[in-house]
Amino acid sequence: MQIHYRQGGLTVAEGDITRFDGDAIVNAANCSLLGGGGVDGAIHRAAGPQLLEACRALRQHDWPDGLPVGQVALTPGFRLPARYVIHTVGPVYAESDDPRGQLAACYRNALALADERGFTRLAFPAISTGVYGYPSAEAARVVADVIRERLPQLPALEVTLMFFSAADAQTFVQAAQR
Ligand code: AR6
Repeated sequence: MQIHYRQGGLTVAEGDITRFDGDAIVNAANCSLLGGGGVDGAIHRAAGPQLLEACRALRQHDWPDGLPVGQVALTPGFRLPARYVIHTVGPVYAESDDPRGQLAACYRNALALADERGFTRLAFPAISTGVYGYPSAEAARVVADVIRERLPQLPALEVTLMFFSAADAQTFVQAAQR
């Protein structure tokens, strides 16, 4: 994990989120919760088949119509180094009426759940910036605003934003420092 920026409770790093060792990682899932490509696929592969079973149970008991955009759901991490996975669904950029509000909701709700559970180490991927088409620089501004707004109220929480490429990590650092 290469670190690009660290200040207060925030670390901006480049790496594979499935290797993150902490209380929880956030998954950029889809409404079905039943897996997919990108970071979702990588998390399911690393966690093992029990993760899919846990997601199926969530669908059956809590979210029969699927997880709405911006909401969060918790499962164990199974074979992952992280103890838990917080699943969330980002907006599809081209289809959303309020991509900014929905993306912010993913981050806010994941932070609130982490706080509620007493987590101290949490990592996010760059939600919606892959298949869902959210431009990285625009997403970075949304995330920087949420972090600025919420992190001071969560002094026990260390948040890592884990980018898959150096370019995305740098884009975020520029947005955060503007
Ligand atoms: N670690 C960290 N970041 C990663 C990893 C990884 N192992 N793999 C990819 N990324 P995406 P979305 C980055 O497409 O846009 C899935 O099929 C990637 O470079 O995974 O929210 C779901 O099931 C990008 O910057 O998520 C949904 O159907 C970021 O993670 C859909 O994709 C997000 O890319 C969700 O699309």
